Amino acid sequence: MSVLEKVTSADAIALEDKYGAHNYHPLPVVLSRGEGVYVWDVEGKKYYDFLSAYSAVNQGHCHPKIVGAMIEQAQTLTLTSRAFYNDKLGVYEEYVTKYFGFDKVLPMNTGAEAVETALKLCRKWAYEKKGIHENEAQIIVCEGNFHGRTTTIISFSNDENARKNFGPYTAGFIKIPYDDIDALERAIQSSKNIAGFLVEPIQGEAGVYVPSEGYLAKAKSLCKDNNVLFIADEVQTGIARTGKLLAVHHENIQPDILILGKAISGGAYPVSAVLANDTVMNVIKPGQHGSTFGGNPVAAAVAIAALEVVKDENLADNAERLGKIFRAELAKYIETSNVATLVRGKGLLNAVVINDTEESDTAWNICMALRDNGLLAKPTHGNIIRFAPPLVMNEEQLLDCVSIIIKTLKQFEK
Ligand code: IF1
Repeated sequence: MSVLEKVTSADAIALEDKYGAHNYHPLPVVLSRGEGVYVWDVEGKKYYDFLSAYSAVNQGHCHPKIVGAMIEQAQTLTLTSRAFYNDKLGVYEEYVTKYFGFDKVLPMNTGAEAVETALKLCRKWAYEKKGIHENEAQIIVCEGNFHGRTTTIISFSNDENARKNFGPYTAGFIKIPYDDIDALERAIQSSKNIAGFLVEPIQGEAGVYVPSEGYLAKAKSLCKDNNVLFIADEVQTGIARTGKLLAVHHENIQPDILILGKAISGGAYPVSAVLANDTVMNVIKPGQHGSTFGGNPVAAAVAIAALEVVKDENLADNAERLGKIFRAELAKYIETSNVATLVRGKGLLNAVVINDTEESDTAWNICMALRDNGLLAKPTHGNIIRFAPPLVMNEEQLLDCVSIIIKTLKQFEK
């Protein structure tokens, strides 16, 4: 079959099943087009996208400004490697560092690569600046974390599915409960070898857990007092998703190392970034870290356009405003519901908890019914449904979506 031939949904699913590794269990819907907050399947049915490619498509599908920048750059120069300079990277580096308020950026491609980069940077800083003895640095992480899929990252996951039978694992991590400031204080004080604290400002994969107010600010100040790097993984929460440019801005703090991915390109291209100030970033010297594609001119052009869209279209304020409406409307419904028990989140990163066990298929069945009703969302941890539409949504569309969600939940009331 030629790739140019039109496939049906059934064909496309059968092909993936036969020729692709079975590392995912997708909702059975085959998408072939996207625009703004909408996607269309191969049969032409239109849906609201409430996943946004796991918060990569915050600027909406196929944003013309981002796609335009990508096409223009792709027709000019795609890749030089970092063996030579290119005329776009420096421009992007200045733009992105000023945008987020850091001295320097280290460009990578995927979120997991950026997390790996941050961990390496933190360790090197610990040995060369903090004076920890070689190979003894410890990095504190949180239970329920999701930071990606590399061997080191899954070494400190407690999701058995992500971790089991991929050992031996990387040493040097201490796991503490999330949103527990005393546990962080004890861990920091337990040893002289603590180099950093890696944290998601909201735990996405764990089911959109928003920590108590003040947790991140207190964590940052504990780190500062003890010369420990505060490393924020904003791959999912960053770029306006939670109603501020960064989720840490809700507590007015600046991390020592900031990790970005996903929406830094508007989902058009794999772009990730690690930002830090000179005292940290300058421990990396030529030849010590890198990537063939990191900082390529297409990535640079796309990321500038994607970040401009976030400002030009006030996406953070829009997410903040619509998120409040979303949670208020759903909370009102949930008061009288025996199917949904709770709505939580920040900005347009929200989740509804379904009144059933993690092993049940109720949340999955609700997502299937949502699909039939024209809205795409995906369960996490069996009984939680994450709702994260593109941030370019307007209020009328959001209210339309709320009514689809409530109508669908009603089909499952007992
Ligand atoms: C998959 C979840 C989202 C992330 C944070 C790093 C990465 C991610 C905080 C790695 C990636 C993804 C990847 C995805 C599912 C997904 C996800 F369900 F696991 F939690 F977004 F909601 N840090 N998150 O959330 O970035 O290497 O993937 O670019 O399919 O594994 P990546």
